[in-house]
Amino acid sequence: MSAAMESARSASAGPELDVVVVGAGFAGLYMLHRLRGLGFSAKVIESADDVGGTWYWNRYPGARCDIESIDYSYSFDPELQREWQWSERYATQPEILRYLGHVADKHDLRRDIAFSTRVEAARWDDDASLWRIRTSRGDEIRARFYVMATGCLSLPKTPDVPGYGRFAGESYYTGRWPHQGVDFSGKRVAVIGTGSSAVQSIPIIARQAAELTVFQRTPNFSRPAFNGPVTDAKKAAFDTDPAAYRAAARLSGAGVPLEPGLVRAFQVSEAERLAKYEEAYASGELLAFGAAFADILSNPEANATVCDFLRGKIRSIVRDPETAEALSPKDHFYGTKRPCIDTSYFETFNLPHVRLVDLRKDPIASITEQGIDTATRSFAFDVIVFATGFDAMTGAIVSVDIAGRNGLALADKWADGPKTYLGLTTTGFPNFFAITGPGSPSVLSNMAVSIEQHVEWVGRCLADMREQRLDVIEPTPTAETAWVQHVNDGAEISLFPRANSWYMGANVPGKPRVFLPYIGGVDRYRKTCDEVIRRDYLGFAFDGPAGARCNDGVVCRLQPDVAMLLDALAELGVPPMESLSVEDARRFVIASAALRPPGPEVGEIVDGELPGAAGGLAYRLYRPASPGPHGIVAYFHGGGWVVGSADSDDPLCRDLCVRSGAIVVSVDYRHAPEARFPAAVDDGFAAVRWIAANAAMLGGVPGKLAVCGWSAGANVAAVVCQLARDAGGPAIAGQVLLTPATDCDFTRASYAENGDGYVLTTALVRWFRDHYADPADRRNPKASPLRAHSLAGLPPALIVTCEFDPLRDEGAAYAAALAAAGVDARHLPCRGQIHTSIPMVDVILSGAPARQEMAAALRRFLAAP
Ligand code: N01
Repeated sequence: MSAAMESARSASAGPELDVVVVGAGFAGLYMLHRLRGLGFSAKVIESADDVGGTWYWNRYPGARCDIESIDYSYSFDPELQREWQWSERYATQPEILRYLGHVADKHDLRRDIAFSTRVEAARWDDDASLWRIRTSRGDEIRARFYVMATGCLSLPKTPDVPGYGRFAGESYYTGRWPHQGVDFSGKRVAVIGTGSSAVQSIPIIARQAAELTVFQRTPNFSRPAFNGPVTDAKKAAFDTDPAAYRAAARLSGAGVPLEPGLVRAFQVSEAERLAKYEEAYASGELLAFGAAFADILSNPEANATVCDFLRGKIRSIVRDPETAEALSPKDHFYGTKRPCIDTSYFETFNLPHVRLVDLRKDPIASITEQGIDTATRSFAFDVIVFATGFDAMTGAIVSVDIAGRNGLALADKWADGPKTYLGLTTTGFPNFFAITGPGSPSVLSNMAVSIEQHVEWVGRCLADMREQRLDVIEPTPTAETAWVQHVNDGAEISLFPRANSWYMGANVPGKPRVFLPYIGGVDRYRKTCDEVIRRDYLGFAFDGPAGARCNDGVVCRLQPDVAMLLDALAELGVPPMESLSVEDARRFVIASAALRPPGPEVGEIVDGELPGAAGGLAYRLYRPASPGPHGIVAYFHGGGWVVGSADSDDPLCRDLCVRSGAIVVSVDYRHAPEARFPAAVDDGFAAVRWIAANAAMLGGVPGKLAVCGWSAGANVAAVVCQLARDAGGPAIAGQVLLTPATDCDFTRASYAENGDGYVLTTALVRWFRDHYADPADRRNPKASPLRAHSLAGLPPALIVTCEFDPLRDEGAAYAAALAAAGVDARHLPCRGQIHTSIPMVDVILSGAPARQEMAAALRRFLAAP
C-alpha cells in the first residue's frame, strides 16, 4: 500500500484501541487492570523504563510515603492485601517501588505498557470520534478514550534561581534522582528548598556530607513521623476486617480512617486543647492536627493555636535560638502549605557541620560556578541539591500537547486556571479523563483512595457507554462552570487561599493563582460522583450509534458548608418541627441554640425590659466596644412568630453589632399561638417607638435608628417601617430584611422548588402561619406587607434572599415592589444558601459575605444625614 493510501486508510479508520492511558504509576497500573477486567483493550504509555511513576523518579535519600503504608496501598485486590506485608509504618521509596512492581507482575500488566515512550501529542479527531496519540517512537495510536494518569506532582519545576545552570559541580534534583544513588561522603553540599523532599533528604545527606548548607526561603511545619514497624493496633484494625477498614477510609474526609474533629478548638479549655495537640504530635500521623478540631483549616484563631504549639516544639529541639526562630513558620497557617512529617529533621540543625541560610534575610544573588552567592556571602560547594518542587496538578497534563475539538489546546483552555467537571473531565475534550485531576480531592487526600475511586468511576462510565451504544462523552459547559464555582466556594471558606503554596500554583512564576484541588473531602466527593451516575450522568452529553443525548444540569448547588450542615441534620434524624407541640418546638430551638458557637465578643451585653403593646417585653442590647454614642438597630428574631428569642439569634446580633458598629437591641415580641396576629407587629412598633424615644439613655444617637429582622422577624421589621411611615414617626433610617416573610401566597415557585429538604419547609411555613394568623387576617398588610396599598415613602432597604428558601420569591417580590415604589431598595440574592444558613455565625462561613453586606447596609443607613 502506498504511503498516501496508508495515510488515507488510517485517517478514516476507527480506533485500534479502546483506551490509551498515560503513566504507569499507582493510577495507570490500576486503570489498565480495571479496563482489562471490563473487557476493554488498553495500552499504557510510560516515559520511564519501568513502572512506579512518582516512586520511580523520586529516589532521593530518605524518600518514603507520609500516609501510613497500610492506607497508602491498593484495596482492589484482597489477595494482594493479605500477601503484602509492609516492613514499616511509612515505607521507603524502594519498598513502595517493589510493591508496584509486584502488582505489575501479579496482574501481568507490563505486557500492555510501552516503556521509555513519551506521548508527544494527543489530538481529538471529531470525524472519527477518537484520539490520535503520537508518541516519541514516531507512531500514532488511535484510541477511543484518552486517560491522563500522570500524577499530581510529577513535573519538576525548573528552578527559578538566578544563575541557574552556571554551577560547575554536581547538581541533583530530588524529583529526578540518579538510579545509582549519590555519594555525599566528604563533600560540601547545598540543599535549596525545605519542602517535603528536602525535609526527608536533609537528615540523610547530613549523615554523609562533610558540610551541609540548607537554603531556606519558607520554613515548613514538620514534626516527627515516629516511624517504625507497623503498630499492632494498626495491624489489628486492618486485619480484623480489611473490607470494613477500607470502607471507613473511603467514607472519611481524607481517605484515611481517622476520627474527624467535631468540636471547635475554642469549645474546649486551653489545657484540653494542648493535650489534644500532644496526642496528635505523638501519633506521628500527617493528618492528625487537621483532624484535631473541626475548625483548624477554616478559623484563623484556631489554626494559630496549632502554629504556636508546633513552633514551641521546634524551639524545644533546635538549640541555637536564632536557627530555631528561622526554622519556625510564620507566614502561613498550618496545613495551608503541605506540612511534613520527618525523622530527625530539626535535630539535624544541631549538628556542627550543618547550617541554615535564611533566604528571607539573605536572598540568593546568584548560583556561581563554585557555589552560591547570597546578598552578603559567597559559598563554595561540591554538590547542589535542588529540592525546589513541582509544577503541581496541571503541569504534567498541559505539558503534553493535547488538542480537543476544533484544535483547542488544553494549555490554552486552562491558561487562567484549570476548568474541569468533577476534576475528571473538561469541555471541548471529549473522551478525555484526568485521574486525580485538578478540581478533585487528589493531593488533599490519601492518593491511593482517590486514585481507586477515579479509576473505578471511569471504568463504570466506559462500561455504561458500551452497554448503551454510546461512544462519545463530554461534560456540558453548565456543569463545568458550576463545578469550578463549587471548588472555589469550598476553597473560599478555608484558609488555603491565603498561603503562597503549590496548592495555589504560587510556586511557579506566572502560573495563575487558583486553588487546584477540591477541598470537600473524599467521602462527599465520592457521593457526588456516584450521584452524577445515579442521575443518569448529570452534566454530561453523549453521542454514538444510539444517538445524541444531553443531561445538562448541576450536581452541587448548595454552598459546601450548607450541604454539610444538611447532611449532619439528616444524620441526626431530627423530627420535623411541625410534628412537635409548640412547647417541644420551643425547647428544641433553645437546645440547639446552646450547641452553636457563641459569635464574636461585643463591648457589652445588657438585658432589659421595655414597654410593648400589651405589657413588658424583654430585650437584649449589644453595645460595640468602640466609644459611643452609636446608631441603634432594632432587631427582631426569626422563628415564625411562634418560636425564637434573643438567645436564638444571639450570634447574629453579636456579629451585626461588631460588623456594623451599631448598638443592636434584640426585642422579644410576643409569640403565637398565645398572642396571635397582630401582637407581634404591634409589639414591634411599640418597641421601636420606645427605643427611638430612649435612644440617648441606651447610649445611642437620637434619630439614628434602623430596623433589621430575620424571617418572621423581618416581617415584623418591614411592617414596623410601614406603621412608622403611616403614623408619621419615629424616623427609621433603613431596613435590613433577611429572608423576610412578606406575603401569604403559597403559589410562588420557591414554595414548590424548595418546599422540602432545606430545613424551612412549606409544611413548616404553613404551621407557623396557622399559629400566627386567621386566614381572614393573612391578606392584611400588617401580616403581608407586600399587600400594602402603597410602598412609597418607606426607608431604604436591603432585602436578602436565599436560593433554596421557600420564602425566596416573596422576598424578591418585596424588593422589586419597594424599588417600583421609588424606595432605595437593594436585593441581595444568596447563591447556594437556605433560609436558616445566613444567621449561623461561625458555622456557615459562606454566609459571612451576606452578613457583612447586611452590616454594611446598616452602617450606611445610620451614617446618612
Ligand atoms: O516541593 P515543595 P517538594 N529559591 O514545593 C523552595 C509531595 N511529597 O518536592 O516554599 C529558593 O513542597 C520552596 O520554597 P517556598 C508533597 O505533597 C511527598 O518538597 O516556595 N527556594 C520550598 O521550600 C509535597 O508537598 C512526600 O518559598 C525555592 C521547596 O523549594 C510535594 O510533593 C515527599 C525556590 C519546594 O518544596 C512537593 O514537595 C516529597 C527558589 N527559587 C514530596 N523555588 C512524601 O512524604 C522553590 N524553593 C510522601
